[in-house]
Amino acid sequence: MKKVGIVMGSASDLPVVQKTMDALKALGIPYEAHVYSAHRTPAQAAAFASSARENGFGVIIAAAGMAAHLGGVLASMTTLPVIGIPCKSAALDGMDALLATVQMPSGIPVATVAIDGATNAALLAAEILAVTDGELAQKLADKRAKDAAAVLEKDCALQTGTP
Ligand code: RP5
Repeated sequence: MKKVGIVMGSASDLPVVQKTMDALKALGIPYEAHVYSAHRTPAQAAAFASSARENGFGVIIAAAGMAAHLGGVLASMTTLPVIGIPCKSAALDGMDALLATVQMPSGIPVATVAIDGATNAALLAAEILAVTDGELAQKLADKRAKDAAAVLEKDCALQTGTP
C-alpha cells in the first residue's frame, strides 16, 4: 500500500496531527510524519514533496496554522493529492489558516478539511488510497457501519430514558 506523508509546520501542531496518525493507524495505513516548515525549512519541505511520489507516498497531508502556506507550497512540488489541515491558533481562531489553505489560486489544488479537522484528513487520505485498494475500501465501509450503529445505540438509549 502507498504511504501517507504527513507534514506539519511546527511541533506545536502535533496535538492536532496526533489525531490524524491515530486514525491512519486504526485503518492499518502506513504513514511517515515530519516537521517541515514552508518558511523556516523551505529546502527540506521542498525536497520531501518533490521526491514523495518516488518514495512510495500516495497522498500528502499538510497541517499548519496562521499564514498557512505549507499545503500550497507542498502541492506546487508534486502532483500527488495534498490535503490541508488548517490549525487553530490564538489570534484568529484558525480563520487565518483556513482561508490561506482553502483559497488556493487555480492550478494548484489543496483539498482542505475543517479547522483542526485532523481525523477527516486521515479519512480523506484513506478514501483516496482506497480508490485502488478494495480491502481498504471495505475497512472504511465497516467503520461507517460501526459509527452509524453507535449513533443508533445513543438514540435507542434516549428513547428508553437510559442515556
Ligand atoms: C505555523 O505557525 C505552524 O504550522 C504553527 O501552526 C504556527 C506556529 O508555529 P510555532 O511558532 O508554534 O512554531 O508555521
